[in-house]
Amino acid sequence: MPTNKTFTMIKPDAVKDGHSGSIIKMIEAAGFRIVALKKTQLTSERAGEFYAVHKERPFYNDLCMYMSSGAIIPMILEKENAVADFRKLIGATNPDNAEEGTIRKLYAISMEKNAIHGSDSDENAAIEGNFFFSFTDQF
Ligand code: DGI
Repeated sequence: MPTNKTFTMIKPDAVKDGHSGSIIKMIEAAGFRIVALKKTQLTSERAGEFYAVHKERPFYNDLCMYMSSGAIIPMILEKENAVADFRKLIGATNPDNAEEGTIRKLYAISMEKNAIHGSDSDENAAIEGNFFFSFTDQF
């Protein structure tokens, strides 16, 4: 995946509460092009695989349960400087620390139920995008 792409997923709380449309509107308004998108649900095993980097953390089991608790909307997005600009658009992991106007400030319920994911590097964007989509899905 070239470096102008990032990966995101709208998390179960935001999908369940009906915020998907508003969040996608914010993403497009910020200049990101949707390269791939679907609605799906993770098993707790697949969620564990996605968040394997956090395996030793105390919140890991709750995170896997939460991330497999309902539908999610994974997407690959394209824009110049995509990874950094998208992290700015979503705001801090903990919504209490997120800047006004960010997606997490507007829609996150808590540190765990924080509405949306955004890759933290070009390398992880490629890995995470390929976790959900095959090459032929990526327009
Ligand atoms: O890249 P982020 O999603 O902003 O943050 P991350 O990769 O450090 O953590 C992945 C997810 O794990 C995060 O969106 C929410 C959850 N998480 C991270 N740190 C904590 C946490 N959940 C709880 N309950 N407590 C934490 O300290």
